[in-house]
Amino acid sequence: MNPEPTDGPLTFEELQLAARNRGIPLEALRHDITPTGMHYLLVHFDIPDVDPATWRLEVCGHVKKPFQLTLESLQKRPRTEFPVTIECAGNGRARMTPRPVSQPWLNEAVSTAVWGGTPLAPLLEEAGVKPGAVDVVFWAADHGVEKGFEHDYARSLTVADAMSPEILLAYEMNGRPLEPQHGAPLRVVVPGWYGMQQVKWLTRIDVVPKAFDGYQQKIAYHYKKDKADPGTPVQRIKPRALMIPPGFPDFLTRVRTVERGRVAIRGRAWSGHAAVARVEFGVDGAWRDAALGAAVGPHAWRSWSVEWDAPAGDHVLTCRATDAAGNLQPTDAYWNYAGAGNNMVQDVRVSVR
Ligand SMILES: Nc1nc2c(c(=O)[nH]1)N[C@H]1C(S)=C(S)[C@@H](COP(=O)(O)O)O[C@H]1N2
Ligand SMILES: [Mo]
Repeated sequence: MNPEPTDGPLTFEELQLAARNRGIPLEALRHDITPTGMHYLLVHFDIPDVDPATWRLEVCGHVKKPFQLTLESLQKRPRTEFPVTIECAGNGRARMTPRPVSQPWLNEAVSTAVWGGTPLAPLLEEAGVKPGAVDVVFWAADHGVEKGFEHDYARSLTVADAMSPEILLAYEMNGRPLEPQHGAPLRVVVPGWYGMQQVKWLTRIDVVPKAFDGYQQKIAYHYKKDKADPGTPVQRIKPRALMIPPGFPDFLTRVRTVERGRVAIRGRAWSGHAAVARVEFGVDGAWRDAALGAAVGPHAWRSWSVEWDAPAGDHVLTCRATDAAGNLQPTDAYWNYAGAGNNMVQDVRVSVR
C-alpha cells in the first residue's frame, strides 16, 4: 500500500517511478511540437507487449451493433491530425508539502505532439449507442495493482463527452506510428483533459448502462482533502505557464547563470478550460505582462515572451497564466491528497553576473 503524504526526503519508490517516467527537458519548450523522444512519459504499470498484427479494437456493450476492427481497417477510416498539449494531472505534485507519494513531478509533465488518427464519435454512431447508456469505458492492455486494486488500466467518459468531435483514436504521433511507450498501436486523445484520460494501448471501447466504477475512475484522480473524502473528479487541465530557464545551469542545483543586460525570456502556456488570455512574468515577486504568440492549434499551447533587463544579483523568476474563463495560476500550492492539479507558479533561480 502506498504511504501517506510525507515531509521526508524522496523515497526509493519515488526514484523508481521517476527513473521510468521522464519529463520534458524545459529547454524543449522552444519547439512548437515536442520531438517524440522528448515528450513526457507516464506509464503506471509496464508497457504491454502488443502485436499490431493480431491486435483488435473491440467496440461493445450497450450498443446495437458491436464490432471489432483491425489496425488496418482503422487506418482506412477518415484520418485527421492536429497538435494537442497533454499534461499529467500529477504535474507539480512534488512541490506540495506534505508531498503525496507517487510520481514526483516538479513542472515538467507536459508536451505537445501532433496526434493522427480517426475521430471517435462516428465509430460510436456506427455501433449505435442504445438508450440508457451512461459511460463509454476505454480499456487498455496494461495490467497491474495500485493501492491493493488489481486491474487493467481503464478510464471512462460520459456518452455526451465521448461524442465530442475533437476526440481521436490515434495511431500516429508526429507523423509516425505510435511508439510502444506512447500507446502503440492505438490510444485515445481527449483534448483539454489531463493525461490520465489519454488511454494508451486501447483494446476495448465498452458502452455501459451505469457509471463506470473502475479504480482509475472512481478512486484515483479525485481532488480530495484526505483518504476518506470521496472528492471531486479530476478532468480538465488547469492553466499553466512555463519558461525556458535562461542562461546556463549548474549541473546539480540547476541554478542558472545569466549575463546582465537584455535577456530574452521565452515560454509556453496552456489551459484545458479556455484559451490562454494572459501570461505574466515575475521578477522577485513583481509581475509584468508578457507578449503572447499564436496558439500552435486550438488544442495546443501558445508561446509567450518578454525582454528582461537583468540587473546583477540573485533573482527568482516566475510566470503565470490566466485563461479566458478567468482561471489564474496560484502562487501557493493547491494541496490535495492525491497530489493532482497543482498548477502553482514555476520559479527559476538565476544568478545574474
Ligand atoms: N493504458 C494506459 N494509459 C495511460 C496511462 C497508463 O498508465 N496506462 N497513463 C496515463 C497518464 S497518467 C498520462 S499522464 C498519460 C501520459 O501519456 P504519454 O506517456 O504518452 O505522455 O497517459 C495516460 N494513459
Ligand atoms: Mo498522468
